[in-house]
Amino acid sequence: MNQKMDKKRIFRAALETKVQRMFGRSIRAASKDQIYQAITQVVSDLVKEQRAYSRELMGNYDGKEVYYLSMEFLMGRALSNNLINLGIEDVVTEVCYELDLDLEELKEIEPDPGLGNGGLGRLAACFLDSLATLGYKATGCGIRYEYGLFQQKIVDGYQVEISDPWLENGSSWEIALPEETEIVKFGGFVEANEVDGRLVYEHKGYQSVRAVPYEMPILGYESDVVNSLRLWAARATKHFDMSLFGQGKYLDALEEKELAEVISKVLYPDDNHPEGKALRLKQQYFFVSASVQSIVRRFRRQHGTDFAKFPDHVVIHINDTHPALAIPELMRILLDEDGLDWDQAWNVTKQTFAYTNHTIMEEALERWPEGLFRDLLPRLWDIVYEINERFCASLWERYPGDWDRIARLSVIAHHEVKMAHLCIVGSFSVNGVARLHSQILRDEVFAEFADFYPEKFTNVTNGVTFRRFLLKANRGLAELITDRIGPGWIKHPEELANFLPYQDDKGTQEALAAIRHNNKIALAKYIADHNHIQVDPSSIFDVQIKRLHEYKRQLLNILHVLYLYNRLLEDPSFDLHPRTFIFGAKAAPGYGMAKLIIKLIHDVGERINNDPTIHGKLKVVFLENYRVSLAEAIIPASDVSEQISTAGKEASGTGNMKFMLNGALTIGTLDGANVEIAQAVGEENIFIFGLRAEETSRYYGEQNYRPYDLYLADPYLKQVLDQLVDGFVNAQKLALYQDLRHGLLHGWGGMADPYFILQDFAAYREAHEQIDAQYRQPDIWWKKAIINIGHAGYFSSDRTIEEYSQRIWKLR
Ligand code: 26W
Repeated sequence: MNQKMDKKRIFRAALETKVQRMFGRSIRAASKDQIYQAITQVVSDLVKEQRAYSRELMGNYDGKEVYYLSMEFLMGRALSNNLINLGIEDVVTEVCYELDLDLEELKEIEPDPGLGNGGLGRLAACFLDSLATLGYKATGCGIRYEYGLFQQKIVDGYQVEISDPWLENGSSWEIALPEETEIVKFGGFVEANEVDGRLVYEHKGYQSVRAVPYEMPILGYESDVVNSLRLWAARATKHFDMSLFGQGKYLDALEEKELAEVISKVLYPDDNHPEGKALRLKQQYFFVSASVQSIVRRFRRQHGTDFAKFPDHVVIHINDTHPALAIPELMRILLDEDGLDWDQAWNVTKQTFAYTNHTIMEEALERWPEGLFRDLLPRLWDIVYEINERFCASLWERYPGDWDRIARLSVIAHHEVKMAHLCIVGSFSVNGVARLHSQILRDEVFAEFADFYPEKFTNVTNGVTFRRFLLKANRGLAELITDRIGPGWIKHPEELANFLPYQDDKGTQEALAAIRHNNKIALAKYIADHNHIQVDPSSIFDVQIKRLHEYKRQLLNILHVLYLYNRLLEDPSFDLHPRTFIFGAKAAPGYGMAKLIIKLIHDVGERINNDPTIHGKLKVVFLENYRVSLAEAIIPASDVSEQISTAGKEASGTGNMKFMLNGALTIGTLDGANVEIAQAVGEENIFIFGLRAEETSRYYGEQNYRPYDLYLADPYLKQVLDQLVDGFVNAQKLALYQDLRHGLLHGWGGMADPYFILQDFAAYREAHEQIDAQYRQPDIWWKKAIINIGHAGYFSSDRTIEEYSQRIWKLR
């Protein structure tokens, strides 16, 4: 108690001093913004002290370190998380209270850094949290984008993209390390010279860019280990070219600087669809080259040049194919800078890398045109070419004469470099992110690779951090759980199973229902403030939040909403428990169909929300600018979690886990990690519907899917599809959804309705009827909610990270 009083006194004094020194004001005279900045600065000082202390402790650590290479880290806000991890949340809350400051309001001032698109980036952030919490030495390596993922505004139902200058007011959490700058070289040509009977390659005529690292300290929960997220910023090698400047060519001089710095300017907003742009390839090589150079530099400093030991100290993880160039880059350094021969260098390299695949969508697999690759990265091109020559030779030995197979597996084919193939060849481990996904990789997508390298293929099912998505996001529920089973679950997720015995306990059920209701009131207020729609906190909050993609089937959801509306209209006694359908989704700016579906959700919502005849029984809400901080507000207020992707398409999903952890019930297909969630909670505690992955796969193969027949046979389905174009949904623009509808019924040359919306419509409807019926029976509903929470332990990223650490990275 006294200790806490001390901490409060110290924190308060530190805050007062900080406000004075930063702004020359007292706390009472300072603005909210100034207070926010001062608090952040005080907390950031503590974080840095903790970091220094951890470095002291880890100073002579000689074990293995994992480097997690990722184009995306979707970290979310840091202030609240750092308060929790420093163990001073209550101290700061009380100090603020005493000073009449609203801490929750101050926390909202922090920009939510959107340095990622979706699942892949958020997974990387959860992994960093778990690595630090579990005490593993790890470094995240990525790009310090000046602009994160665009901010979404909705104008007349359409998405409009606004830039996200998250660094505009600086970031208090990062530490610039200009003395650790690396040089990255682009373009030019390679000259081979014989020196002492050996070919030596020299890269000439290149343009160089400086890579300056900024480190964000990553604290764990009740952990002494502080890790780093290292983000590289691109800077010109010279501020501007003085010779040009001297000749009066000011603009040319500035242009050169701009061209260098544009590399880390902005995150590509594509999810599951690569842009074959030179700038994107530059981004990839830029951060990968800087990262690998600094990793090797550190190794040399600690261990000299005995590179045979490199894999005992370093493991580099490749988050999807985006950082794949790290493989030839390590080869380049070992060959050209450290003088290893090919076999030595290749032995080291293939023991160093592990690769995770996050998607099987054909269009998402990265391929780079040979010409672009060769022009931009001439030395790496030679190395990749050689890797491939040797790989194809080994294939020939195993499958003599089987040219077709060799062509299919080749890293370079049809003048393109297949990045996934490079990753598989250059890594010792290849994993998918959920059991079903890994099985599809092994048996279908990469079946021939699995035949050649059976030992490489494995699964590690994704997980999420309970600190952010329960402890921080849903304080009430966290307290209830801790009250029943103690706080052990925060670091030992499997202990959530101790909550299961409370499933029939009335008191616990009611407490859970009350907590949910409060969270719903808070979300209803947010909706009233932002959308000017009144929603009833007693209605079922039915939520689909994720990137907008056809395979995720937001379209199925909104068509079903339209169906419910029709039922209410045709039959005023249609017995529906009031429902609020909530959507949140960004569409890639170039993805027309995704943007059209956003418009459709708004059009349907407009019609339903303004129809007094249905007495508010149905509401549709689209929450603009979905992002990590918004997820933290929505998930704890959700009753139903929509996880309805076309079976076989969603690699894992991680939102599904966050909802389950917070006691929402899932309506979902047997896709991705839903399969494992269903198995964990039991079929009675989840609403599973629709085609299975084997069935969609068979349809794709046999090409005998006839959605038009389904349309003719099901009057409800026919009605909603016709309403898209008959003025019911949008009376002004009859043509707006014509193409969308045509694609569902007839296709555009290719397959009609390739995501099986029509096929799954009836089953989806029935699953929703089950939800309606069961929500009316609170003892059943809340029991199921408790069962979901009790089985969520497996879906902690702590479990995931333990699996990577033991089975793949071999840490400690
Ligand atoms: C180059 C274009 C591009 C951009 C992003 C291709 C692919 C991606 C990502 C791999 C897409 C992504 O975020 N995938 C998601 O990864 C999550 C974490 O493993 C999974 O839970 C999701 O199912 C998967 O869609």
